[in-house]
Amino acid sequence: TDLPALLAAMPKAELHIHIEGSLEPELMFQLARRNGVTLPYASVEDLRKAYAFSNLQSFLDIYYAGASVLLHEQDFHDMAWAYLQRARHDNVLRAEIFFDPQTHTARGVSMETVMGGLHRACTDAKNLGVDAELILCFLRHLSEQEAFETLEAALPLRDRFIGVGLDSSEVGHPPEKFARVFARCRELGLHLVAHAGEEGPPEYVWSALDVLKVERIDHGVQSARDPALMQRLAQDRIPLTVCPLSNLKLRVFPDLAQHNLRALLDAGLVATVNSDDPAYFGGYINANFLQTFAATGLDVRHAYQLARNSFEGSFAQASAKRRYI
Ligand code: ES4
Ligand code: ZN
Repeated sequence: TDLPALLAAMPKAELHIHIEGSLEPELMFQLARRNGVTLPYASVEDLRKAYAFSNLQSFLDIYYAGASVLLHEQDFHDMAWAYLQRARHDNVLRAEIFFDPQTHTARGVSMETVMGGLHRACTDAKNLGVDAELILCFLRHLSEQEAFETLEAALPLRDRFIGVGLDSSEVGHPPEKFARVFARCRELGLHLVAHAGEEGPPEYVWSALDVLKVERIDHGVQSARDPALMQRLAQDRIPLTVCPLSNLKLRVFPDLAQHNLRALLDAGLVATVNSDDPAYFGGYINANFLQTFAATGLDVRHAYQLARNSFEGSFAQASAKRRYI
């Protein structure tokens, strides 16, 4: 069998994609010109040269600067539409898309503008055969109060997102900081996820589960350092949305051959493969599959397991999930 062809062609769900991280340099420059925004880079090539990261923070600084070109509803639409076409190409049938409203509202862009453009692209994607939904992420380096204000601003648009997440600088900003925000979101019937155990310790994964009561863990690769946590994740079938090329570029693992995806799968965890910030990390979801399989020797059984895990771990309706699986 041709494993790369199978990986590319198999139906899959993408559960960990930051839409602002799908903004390719070419579109970034196009939007900068359209909006009269000056970027601190002379050209697309100059910008791409800056994509040499040493850890999460060195990436986030450049990622937030890149988002400064997004001003109008159409900009958010065009960015999301470009991603959704790319997702279709990779046979993504279901996409649960993170967005960071605080990155935009802090610059005077309204919640309505951000969610209007993103949601319109998700609606249009039905015609591509991609079922796309939005997950609002709180920036964990900002305060609890700012998270509550963001939730308030989003609630008039409650029908345009299915859940909330927690992202940005992890170490020093443990899940507990947002206990009350997530409790409120839970009361509202929103789905709950959080980044945990990307650079941060297993303790942050425990508190994401036990304090925030999240349904999935984004990244979670540091969980492998804690056998009791591994048992908990396996027993409760908590999905981990793993992003191998992200982990490589942010130096969570020194090379892909050292990545622990195989160990997570072999321990019975509901691990999935995702792209995180594909415009910055050098590949969309299929590139993540192809490069990780080539480097770690995963086989055809792992491929089917990862495809099934992606639909099981999704927030699609049970009836749709059964059709996918
Ligand atoms: C992110 Cl790779 C990563 N980690 C945490 N927060 C993020 N936001 C966008 N990409
Ligand atoms: Zn992420």
